[in-house]
Amino acid sequence: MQQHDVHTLREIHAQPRVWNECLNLLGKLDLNALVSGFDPRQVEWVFVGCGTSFYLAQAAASSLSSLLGVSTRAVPASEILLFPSLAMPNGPGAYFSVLISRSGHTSEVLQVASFLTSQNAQFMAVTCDGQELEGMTSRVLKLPVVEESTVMTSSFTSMLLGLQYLAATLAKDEVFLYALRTLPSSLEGLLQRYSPQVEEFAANSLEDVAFLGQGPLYPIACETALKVMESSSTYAQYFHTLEFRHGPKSIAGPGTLVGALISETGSDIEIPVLTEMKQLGAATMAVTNTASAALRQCSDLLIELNLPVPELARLVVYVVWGQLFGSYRGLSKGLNPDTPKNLSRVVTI
Ligand code: F1P
Repeated sequence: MQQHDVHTLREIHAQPRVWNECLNLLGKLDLNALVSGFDPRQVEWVFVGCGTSFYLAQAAASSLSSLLGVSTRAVPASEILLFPSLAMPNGPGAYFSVLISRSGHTSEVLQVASFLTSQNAQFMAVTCDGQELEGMTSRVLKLPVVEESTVMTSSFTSMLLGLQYLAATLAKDEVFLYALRTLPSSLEGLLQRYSPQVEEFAANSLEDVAFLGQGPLYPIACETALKVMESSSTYAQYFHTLEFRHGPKSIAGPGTLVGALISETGSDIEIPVLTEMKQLGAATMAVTNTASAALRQCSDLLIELNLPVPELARLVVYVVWGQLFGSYRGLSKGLNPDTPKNLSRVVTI
């Protein structure tokens, strides 16, 4: 299969253009209207999604907590349906919910929308395709992203960018908003530099894969592992970086890939975990903003972002390398990343 025939790879590489289109739209929208009737700092936010949109919910929850100083939680849609009093212990009306779905058609998310409506609980929808979900609330953030592929790539990053933009707007954080606007051109250069290196690295033979991250990078590690599973039928796990020492490191050795998303906040503590896994014989991959000598030494593939923006504004750029790794690995295994085994674009029940 030729690379240029693969929608997923095209969509990953198109992210700089798509982000620009989203940022242009976001700059024109009245985002405060999405929370009209609420003081966004006085309510607890619940972010809801399935699959990639659940990991997006987690990343958005961290972003809102950090930027607005509010209490947030993220839950898979099924948790609200099956265990509502665990997911929303104060009752649905006590929270402001954000339902995230690329398609706007996933059954569990639509069922949550119906449940919240029946409880007179307010919610907003974040979507790309819209479909039924956008008709279920007047609070809709719809991003101009059209994806052909089954797996979510540019829709994940664009919806996360949109939710970070909303959080920074509500927080009146002009520095953060400016930082987000610089990301498309930065990613353009990074893709040119690192895409060929990721392709070469993905051709290595590997049996086990684990991606690690802490804080807001934990959901990015989850999404990275999911991309590898979906696009290349390779089993991949995800852990908080320091948790990897507490048992999972038993899998580390030749034939294992350990990928670390290194934070600026925790780098001194996180890098020794990767060094240890390298010593145990694992292949290693690291994504970081600025690499130390120790990280250079223990990384077989090192992606250095060098983004002069706040740490939290870098999240969407951290996920791109797992998106690429998954697709290139699928291709190197003779698979078509556009048609993942057993998977459909939307889960309807
Ligand atoms: C969510 C999702 C995708 C996954 C698969 C099935 O879809 O779980 O993350 O890759 O294709 O659907 P959505 O609710 O965001 O449309």
